[in-house]
Amino acid sequence: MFNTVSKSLIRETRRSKIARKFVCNLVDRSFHRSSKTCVELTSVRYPDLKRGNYATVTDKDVALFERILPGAARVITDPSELEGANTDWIKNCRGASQLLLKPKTTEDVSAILKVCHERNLAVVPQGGNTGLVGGSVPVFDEVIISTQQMNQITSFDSLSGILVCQAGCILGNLDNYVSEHNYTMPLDLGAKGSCHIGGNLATNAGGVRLLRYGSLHGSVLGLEAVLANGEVLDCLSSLRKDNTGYDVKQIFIGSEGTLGIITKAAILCPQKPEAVNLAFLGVESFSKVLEVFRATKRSLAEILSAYEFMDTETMKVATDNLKLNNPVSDHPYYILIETSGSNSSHDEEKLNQFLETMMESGLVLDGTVAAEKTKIDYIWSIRERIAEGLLHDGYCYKYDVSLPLENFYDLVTDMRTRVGDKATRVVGYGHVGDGNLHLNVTSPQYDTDVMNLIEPFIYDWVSQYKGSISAEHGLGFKKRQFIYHSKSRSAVKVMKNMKTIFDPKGILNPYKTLPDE
Ligand code: FAD
Ligand code: 2HG
Ligand code: ZN
Repeated sequence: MFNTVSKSLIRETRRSKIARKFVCNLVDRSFHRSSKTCVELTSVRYPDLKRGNYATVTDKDVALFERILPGAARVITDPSELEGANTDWIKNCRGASQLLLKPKTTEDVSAILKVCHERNLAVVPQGGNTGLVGGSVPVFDEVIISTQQMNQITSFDSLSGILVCQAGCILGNLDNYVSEHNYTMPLDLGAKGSCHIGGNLATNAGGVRLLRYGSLHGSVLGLEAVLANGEVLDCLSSLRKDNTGYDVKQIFIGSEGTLGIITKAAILCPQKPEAVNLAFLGVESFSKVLEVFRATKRSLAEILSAYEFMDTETMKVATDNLKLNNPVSDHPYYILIETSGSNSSHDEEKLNQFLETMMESGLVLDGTVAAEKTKIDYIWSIRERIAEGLLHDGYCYKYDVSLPLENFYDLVTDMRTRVGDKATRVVGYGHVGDGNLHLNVTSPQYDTDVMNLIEPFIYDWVSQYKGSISAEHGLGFKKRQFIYHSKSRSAVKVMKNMKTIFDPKGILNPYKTLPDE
C-alpha cells in the first residue's frame, strides 16, 4: 500500500469546482424529492411552548399582500405548496404557516413588514431553507418571507473584488459568477447549491474555507436590512476601512432573522486560486489527526485552504448509506487536506514532499491525492454529503460545537458510551482545523429516551471545557434555551435589550435564538 500510495502522491491535480458543484446540486435536489415523510408538527412535539400573542392572517391581509406583490406565485396560500417551506431540511421541525410571501425588492420587503408590524403578524425570514437548527421555518403559523426571488447581482468590481448583491442569490451561483472574473466567494459549504447569501449572513455560516478566508464578519463590507417596522437600514458600504462609529452591520451577521431581514450585501471576494490540490489520508488515532495538523500548518503554511477530519463511523455513513467508495483503505480516522495557491508546480511539490515525510514518519498510514478532476470532486462529495447520508438512518440529533483541540474527540467517545445501543450510530467529523466538531447521533425515528440521554449532557460537557454549543449553525429554535451554556447572563441581557430596540413587538422570527425566561 505504501509504495502504491507514494507513487500516487507524486501526481497532482486541479480541483474542478464546476463538477463539484454539479454533484452538490444533484444531492440537494434528489434529497428533497425523496423525502416526503410527514414530520411531526413542532407545536405537537413541544407542547409546553405557547404561541405568542400575535394576530392570525385574514383574507383581507392576503388581499393586501397580493396588491403589494403583484404577479404570479408571489403570495402562496396553497397548503401543498407551503409544505416544503414549513418543514426544515433535516426534517426535525414543521410549522403550520398558511402564507408564504416572495418579495423581489427591498421596497417589497419594507411594505410587507410595515403591514405585519401594524397588524402584529409574526414572520419568519427564509432563504434556501438549509438551516440545521430549525431557525428557517415557522414554529406556529408565522408568515414566511422568502428571499427566493431576490436574486439579482447589483455590481461587481473586478479590481477590488467587491460584490454587491441581493440576499436571495444562491451561494453557488455567486461563486460561478465571480469565478468568471477570477475571484471566489470567501465561503464554501455543502449546501452551496441551495443556500442563499442572506441565509449565510444571517447564520454567519462557516464551512470548509473558514480556515483560509476567516469568518463572514471579516468578508462582509456592508449590508442593507429591513427592520421590523419596515424601515430600511442602509449600511451598504463597500469600503474596506471605515471607522465612523459603531459597526452596525455586524450585529446582523449571525442574528438568524431576529433583528431584521437582510436584503443586500457587499462582500469582499478573494482572488480565485490558480492551483488547488487535495489529499485524503488515513491515520490510526485522533492524536495523529492533531499531529498531522501541526505539521500541515508548518509545512503547507500559506497554501493550506481546508483541514477536515472524519472518524470511521462517519465513513460508514458514506459507504453504507450513500454507497460511496472509501478512496483509501479502512482506518480509524481520515483527514482531508486542501491546498490553494497561485503556482501549481510549487504547490504540488510542497504537498508531495510533505505527504512523503508524513508517510515515512508513520504518522499517515495511507493516502491518496486526487490526480484528476472527477476524483477530487468525488472525495469532496464524501465529506460534503455526510449530512445527507445521516438522514438515511431516520432521525438525526445534530450537534455542532467548538472545543479546545485537546478535548475535541473525547466528547464523541463519551457520547458513544452514554447512548450505547439505543442509537443507530454516533459519528464525529468536521472542521477540525477550526476547532469545530460535528457530532451526530441517529436513531430510526425521534426518540425522547435518546434525546434525554444526549441533552443536556452534551451542553454541560461542552460548557465544562469552555467550548461553544454552536460553532457555526446557530441556535435557531432547537438550541436557544441552552444559550447560557456558552454566554454569560450579562451578554444575553444585552442581546435581549438589542432585540427590544430593533423589534419591540417581537414579530421577527419569534421562538428563535434568544431563550424564554
Ligand atoms: P435558511 O435555512 O433559509 O435560514 C437560516 C436562518 O437565517 C433562519 O433563522 C432564517 O430566518 C434566517 N434568514 C435567512 N435568510 C435571511 C435574511 N435574508 N435575512 C435575515 N434572516 C434570514 N452551515 C455552516 O455554517 N457550515 C457548513 O459547512 C454547513 N454545511 C451545510 C451542509 C448542508 C448539506 C446543509 C443542509 C446545511 C449546511 N449548513 C452549514 C447549515 C446552514 O446554516 C447553511 O446551509 C446556510 O448558511 C443557511 O442558508 P439558507 O439560505 O439556507 O438559510
Ligand atoms: C458540514 O460541515 C455541515 O458538513 C453540516 O456544517 C454538519 O450535518 C452536520 O453535522
Ligand atoms: Zn460544518
